[in-house]
Amino acid sequence: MSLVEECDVVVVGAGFGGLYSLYLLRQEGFDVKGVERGDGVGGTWYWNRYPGARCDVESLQYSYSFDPELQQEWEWTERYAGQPEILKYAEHVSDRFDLESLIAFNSTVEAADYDEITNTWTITTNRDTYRSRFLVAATGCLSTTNLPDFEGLANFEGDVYHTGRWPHQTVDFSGRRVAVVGTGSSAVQAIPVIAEQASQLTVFQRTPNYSVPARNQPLDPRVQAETKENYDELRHAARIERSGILSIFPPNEDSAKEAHSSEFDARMDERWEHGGFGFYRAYADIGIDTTSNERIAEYVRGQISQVVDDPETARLLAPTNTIACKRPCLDTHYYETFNSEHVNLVDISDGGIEQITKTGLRADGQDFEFDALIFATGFDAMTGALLKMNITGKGGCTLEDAWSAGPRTYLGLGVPEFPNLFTVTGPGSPSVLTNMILAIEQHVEWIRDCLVAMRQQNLISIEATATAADSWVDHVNSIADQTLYPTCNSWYLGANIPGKTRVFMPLIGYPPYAEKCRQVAENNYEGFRLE
Ligand code: N01
Repeated sequence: MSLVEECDVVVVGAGFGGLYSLYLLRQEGFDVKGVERGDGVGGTWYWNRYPGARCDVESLQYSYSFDPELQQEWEWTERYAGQPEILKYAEHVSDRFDLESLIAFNSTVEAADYDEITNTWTITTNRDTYRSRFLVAATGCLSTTNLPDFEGLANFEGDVYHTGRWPHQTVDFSGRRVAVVGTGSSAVQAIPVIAEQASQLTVFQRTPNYSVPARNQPLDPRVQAETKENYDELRHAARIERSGILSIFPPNEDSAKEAHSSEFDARMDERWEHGGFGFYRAYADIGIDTTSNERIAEYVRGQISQVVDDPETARLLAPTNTIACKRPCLDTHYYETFNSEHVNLVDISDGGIEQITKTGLRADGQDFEFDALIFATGFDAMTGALLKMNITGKGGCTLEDAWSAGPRTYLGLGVPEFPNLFTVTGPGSPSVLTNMILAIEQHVEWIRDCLVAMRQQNLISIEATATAADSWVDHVNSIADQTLYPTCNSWYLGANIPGKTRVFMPLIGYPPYAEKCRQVAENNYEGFRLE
């Protein structure tokens, strides 16, 4: 039986949220320990090592802002950083601030139980047990992979991969027959790179996705230098931008459906050529007006039909649902890849994957043979990692039961019946609808301020009230209901996981959210019960 390690705070996860939590809380004098299931830091960027993995927020923005020297010394090499570079950055941050010494690696939380008598959490991992006053879940929004229960999967004699749990050794697909199941962001990034190696690549598509070119390129040293000179202003500007992400295209109030066709085409062409998410900001009503949305969707379909040579493949690749209702994809030569002789697209929108066989899979009534199957089937987003920890709060209430009708948080930070538990970028906060690192910094700083305030006032527990959480969940959903987001089956709604309650999980709009958090703290944490 291992000893119980006592501390003030246990932080679960050593991705960007966990690293910053450890740094800030230690700086305030808290005895803080980290637990991490991987054997290194990096979180998402530790696990998602699939070929082509890259961040689709520009590297100069997808980075910490909290330390001016760190911000100045780190040199990014590309417009969008690839996974190896982001992982190196996370490792650099961990080394620079000596965070690794605080973290127990290869430690998976198996249970976390709150004791109402002592107001402490007992956190049991596969290795050690911890007892702490506070539990900070920095477990990430997209960290529990979704591998559907395909019939016969165990019988396949070749290699099986999931993009979100990619092996750490190099995988070489040269000369191999490879299948990719799924066409979300991960697949869209991986397919062109795997196609360069594989002798035959077959993509199984259930629903086509809209993708816009990233136009990745080496980062111009002058752009990097200018950004660094003005970093404070730029970070501030991002924090007051709705999505928390700056674009060279300023926001506008224009309507796509009102635009004259020559003006519309010129604006869309310019953004298509520039690449990146600025494309989706061409017109302000893309996310709220079906006619405008359809006009932009049609523009993308037109691009697909120009790029893809085979008309039937182009037709299958062209989505018909609302654009930007699911998380949009950015790519490098995704559609072009389907012009290669050895790359095939199989439409499985009717029957899905019927069965995995010893030598491949059966779909669309046909048997296919492969040496490797790659599942790019996504994640149990936003709640998956939290629920996996088997968290039990007051009165034996489990998080799973508390969230059976969907996640119920206040501000995405606190959960009724689960005192002294903080969720970093939890459901109900802007998280995945903004720049994750910006969202992480705001959350972790709020948690730090809260713990410092509690220490000053000799308080030992904080718990979101049921009333505050109920009205917050209503608020999150009422904002989403004013948009087109709820009109498709996205992981934002949990709709990608069979049986998961359909509820819109992230909050749309970063600046009012950050202001609300600030006011809550200023009003002595209104909506929380403090003791
Ligand atoms: O996962 P997804 P992802 N049979 O859920 C299909 C972030 N990310 O890993 O649409 C057959 O988007 C599914 O089909 P359908 C980003 O936020 C960021 O690609 O459900 N197919 C879909 O095509 C992103 O949104 C970066 O019909 C099945 C695919 O699998 C999020 O991660 C890079 C199936 C899953 O797509 C998730 O992206 C990569 C089944 N049973 C990812 N089940 C950055 O650059 C599912 N599918 C920052």
